[in-house]
Formats: sequence, structure tokens, C-alpha cells
Amino acid sequence: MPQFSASDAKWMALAIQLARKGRFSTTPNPMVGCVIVSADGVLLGKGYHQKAGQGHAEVNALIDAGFTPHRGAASSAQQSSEPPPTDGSTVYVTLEPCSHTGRTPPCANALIEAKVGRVVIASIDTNPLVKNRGVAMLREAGIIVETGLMDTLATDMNVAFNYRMQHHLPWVCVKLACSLDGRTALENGKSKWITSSESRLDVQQERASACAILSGADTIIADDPQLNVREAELQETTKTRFSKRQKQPLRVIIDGKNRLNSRYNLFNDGQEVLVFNTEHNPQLKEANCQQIQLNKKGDFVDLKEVMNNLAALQINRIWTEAGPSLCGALFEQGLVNEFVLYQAPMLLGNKAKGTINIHSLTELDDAIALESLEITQLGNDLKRRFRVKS
Ligand code: AOF
Ligand code: ZN
Repeated sequence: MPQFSASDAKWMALAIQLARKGRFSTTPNPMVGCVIVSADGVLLGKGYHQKAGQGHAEVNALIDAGFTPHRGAASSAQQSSEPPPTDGSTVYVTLEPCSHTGRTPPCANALIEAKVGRVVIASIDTNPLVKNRGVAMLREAGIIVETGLMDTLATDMNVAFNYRMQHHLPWVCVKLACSLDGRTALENGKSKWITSSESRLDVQQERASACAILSGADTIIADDPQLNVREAELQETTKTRFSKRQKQPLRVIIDGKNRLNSRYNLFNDGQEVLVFNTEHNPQLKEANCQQIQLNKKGDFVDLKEVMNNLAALQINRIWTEAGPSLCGALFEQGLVNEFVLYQAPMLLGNKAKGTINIHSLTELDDAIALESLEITQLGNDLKRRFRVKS
């Protein structure tokens, strides 16, 4: 493990901060930030990846430093007359520079062209097209490459992207809002707004960070929700304009018994919806949605197949807002990676509805174990984030 200095840590922390600016827009790509510093410690350029198909973080930072990469003959002329402004500089990048030609040319080549002297990388790219190849290309060109500075932070930031790359499955987060006695709604179905306005604004950020929002027919029938990101609400808390993102998260609805029809709100707002069922639903003829038929497993559409389909659509992070049956089935089938609980300080009593129906547990040893990651106070509510232990 290389020894990193305090100034290395300072620059990488800046690169991580920059990377996070892309959190609502990079999907299906990872978040990446990059900072370029001269040999005598002056900041030359910085950049981050904003959107798939647009410049990668390194290219944006090089341009900010006054060097335009990937210009072929023009670029050689630029380099032969005088050294590039990035000659001998150190590059701090949160993800291994790419080695492949995807939507854009390889960043490793851009850094070689720019004659940088040293590249410090936080985490290695889990994309099999890149993994360790970016490092090898840079080293072959004589550039000093050091890896692992703030690796955990950088890896966690892209946990959903990494999971899809490694397991060919999306990273599934289940959200629940409940009372102190673990209830979501009264027996008569009244559940709107048991949590504070702060929690509801926080949900907007979570939705905006997701590639897809998953729900079931039960929830659509009970609440007729829109399950979208409301730009004004997001802006209120993050000061980030959501419209910079190409599109809203894909709404994904499980309707195993074809109970939905085209009159529900989410089929009429012009944004994308994908419905998974087991037989084509003619009642959705007028709805703005795509239907995919899958096999049945128990009472449900086969949820593993749902996830396989979503991974094939390059969905990294799924935010689930669903009722107790779908949430329970996801847990029972081992498809949940993360759990976010908003808990409001009230008691709703025994007749109120529960949160997660899990039928299969009889022994304590079989309990689903969660690791607590974070506790935040939002108004009067507590938000808790857990990771499911694998
Ligand atoms: C980098 N810097 O800023 C990003 C990287 O299709 P493309 O060209 O956008 O490439 C996407 C892949 O490139 C993505 O899956 C990941 O492996 C890497 N992302 N790499 O050097 C960046 N966003
Ligand atoms: Zn790249």
C-alpha cells in the first residue's frame, strides 16, 4: 500500500466531493470526480462526470486545466510546439481511468496524451471492460500510478453500480415509513403523511438518486401515487437542479394479477412506466406504459426475473416504495440489499397495518440480519439506513 501525504488526502477529498455532484444524473454510469494538481501543488483543473454519453471526469478536468484531449493530429501539433499545461502534473481520480472506447474514448489515453506524471486512484473500476486495464495502460506509458486512497468512500459511493457489474443484478433498497409501533397505516387505509415534511423531502433525494422506483399493484390501488421526483421539492433541500438529469427514474410496477387499469395517475403524466405481469393486461391499452410478461412464482411475478430484466436495462439502484407483501417477498427471496426506515413518533395501535409480511421465518437463527449504517434526525422523525448482511 503506497504512503499518501496529507495533501494527497486533501485533493482526493475534493475529487470525491466533485463526484457526488453527479449523483442525480450519471446513471447508468458511476459517479467520478477528478482533480489535477501541478508539481508545485497548484490546482490546475477539476471536473466530474455529469451524464452518460458526456465527458468523463478526467476529460472534463483536463479541459478545465487547458488541455483538450482526443484531438488526433491537432493534439500532436498542440503537444509538439510546447509542453501541455498538465505536463508532469498529479491527477487525483475517484475511479480507475477507463481503458475502453465506450460512448467516449479511453481516459487513460487522454491522461497519457496530457503527459501527466502521476495518477492517484481511489478505487479500481469493477466494470470487466476496464478492471485493472486502465492502471496497466498508464503504467506501461511510464506514469506513476498509486491506488487505494479513500477506497472505501469511493467504492461505497458507487455501491449500486459495482453490485450490478459484479452480480448482474440491481442494488435494491426498500423504503418504509412507519410509526414507533411499526405500523404504516390505519385499518381504513389512511396513511398519508405519518412522517414529517423533512422526511418527505428526503425521500425526494432518495428517489432522484435511484435509476428506478419499484412498487406493486396494492400500493397503486390504495394510494394512486405518482412515484416521481418533484423538482421544486428536490431543489428546496439540495439546491441542485434536477432537470439537469436526462429523465425521471423509471417507475417499475409489479402487477401479477392484472388489477391495474389506465386510469391511475402514474400512467397519465407522460413519464415512463414498466409493468411486470404474467399475462398481457388489455386494461392498460390506453396507459402510457410498457408491459413485460414473466413467469409466476407463488402469488407473484418471479421477482428474480424482474431483477434480471432490470439489470439488463442497466438499472443500478432501485428505490422500493411498496406494501407489506411485495416488501416481504423481496426480503424472503434475498433480493434486498439496503433498507431505509423513516420512523414517526406516534403509535397507531394493533389494528393498524404492519410494514413487512415475512411468512417463512420460524427460527430465530433464520432472522434476516441487518447492519445499521446511519441514523439521521429529520424533523421529529428518525431515518435509519441498514444494509442486509450477505
Ligand atoms: C472514467 N471516468 O468519469 C467514468 C468512467 O460508455 P462510457 O464511455 O460513458 O463508459 C462508461 C464506463 O466507463 C462505465 O461503465 C465505467 O466503467 C467507466 N466510467 N470512467 O474513467 C469517468 N464515468
Ligand atoms: Zn473514462
